[in-house]
Amino acid sequence: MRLSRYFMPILKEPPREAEIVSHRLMLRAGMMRQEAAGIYAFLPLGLRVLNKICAIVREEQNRSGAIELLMPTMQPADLWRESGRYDAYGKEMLRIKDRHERDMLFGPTNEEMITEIFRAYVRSYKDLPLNLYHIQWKFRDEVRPRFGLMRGREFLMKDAYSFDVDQAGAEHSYNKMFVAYLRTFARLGLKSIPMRADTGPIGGNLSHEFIILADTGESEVFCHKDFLDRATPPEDVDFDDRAALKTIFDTWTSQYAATSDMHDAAAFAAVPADKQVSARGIEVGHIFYFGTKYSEPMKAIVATGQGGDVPVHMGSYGIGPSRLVAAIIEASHDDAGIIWPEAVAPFQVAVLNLKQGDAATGAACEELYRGLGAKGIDVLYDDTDKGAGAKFATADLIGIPYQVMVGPRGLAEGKVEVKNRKTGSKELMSPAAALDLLTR
Ligand code: 5CA
Repeated sequence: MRLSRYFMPILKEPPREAEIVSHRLMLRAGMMRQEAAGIYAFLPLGLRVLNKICAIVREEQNRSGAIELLMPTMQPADLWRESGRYDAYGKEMLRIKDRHERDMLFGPTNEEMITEIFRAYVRSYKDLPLNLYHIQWKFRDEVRPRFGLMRGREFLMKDAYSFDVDQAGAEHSYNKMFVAYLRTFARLGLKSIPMRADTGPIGGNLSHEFIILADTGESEVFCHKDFLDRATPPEDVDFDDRAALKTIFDTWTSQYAATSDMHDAAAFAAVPADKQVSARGIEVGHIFYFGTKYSEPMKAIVATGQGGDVPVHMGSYGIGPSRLVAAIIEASHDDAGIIWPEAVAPFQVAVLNLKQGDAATGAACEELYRGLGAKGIDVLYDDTDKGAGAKFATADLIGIPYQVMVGPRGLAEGKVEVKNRKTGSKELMSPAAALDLLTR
């Protein structure tokens, strides 16, 4: 992408309304724009990051055996009357009447709709287990939308729903998501800690929130320090191996970790003092097992194969990709701007022409831009007529992992400079060597 032809409206002044660093940096970097309280347009740079996050989320959901579909944002109120949540959900639900005066709502979550889809087609244990997910916009009329994408009113959610014939099956389904979540967040460059949590309006009595530690987090959390050094389950983990997944689940839940809602001060006091972490955290995912809470009233019934019918056992599993954009920035930035982990960076490499209009730097930049692009690297080529200082500042602000600086002086000696945004290290090398390094 040539910056001169891109749409990336960088703000010079730090925006006043933003209270936390991720919100500030996203506005400054031209990643998003507020359209109403808690409602944002994703601008091109922000959308690139969101799409990369969703791609990783999808890969790990698919790997675990979950199947993608897409449900609508609008839902008929009657579905929610069946489960009893239409009245219970309260003011967070945006209620709308269509032209025929039918009660509709903008979905805050999809348990009812997926149960309706399930019951229309599935009758037998033979079709189970099943896990269906989608990535779709949600609306919750939060009392206090704040911190940009962190607590929005309209936000993106990956929500998965599992169906099993009995509780043992449902626990295995829960463990699959538990392991998929550990892998997903690790791939996003985050250390996530599963914590026992309150189930709120989703219901059930087993749930874990996946929390990343950050000073600006909304939740108060308590955990054992060893969580921060645990190894992520490997890529080839066998999701059908019940015992193996149970072992991972048991290991990851054997030590103390809870949000303030579920905090047990006495149990926490038993953690050795030098291992106690009391901090703030951001909830990036939340998984629930709620048994037959929806299947019973909504009559999602399956044959057990042993001469009976039972309401299906269900769980639901959420990740907030739009919140993750902000959470990753909270976890990875410095005074100059964002430091994207390579896996989600909007562009992997920035090529900076330090003297626009100079024939030699122009030719070298073009060659690098084409060479990197030909190898499948996402490159942002700063070919604007800004000065070198402004180009450095922009590249640092938007957090591209590698910057290749092409200036007339270096080029006269056959060299360009490659900077690593995270470490700050800089190295002079030939354009060919830079190409080689960055496509390795
Ligand atoms: N149905 C269940 C699981 S699919 C559910 O709705 N769970 S939830 O309420 O915990 O939300 C799932 C995830 O969505 C959260 O972990 C969080 O990452 C994200 N999320 C929830 N509310 C917001 C919000 N207001 N703004 C941004 N992300 C949010």
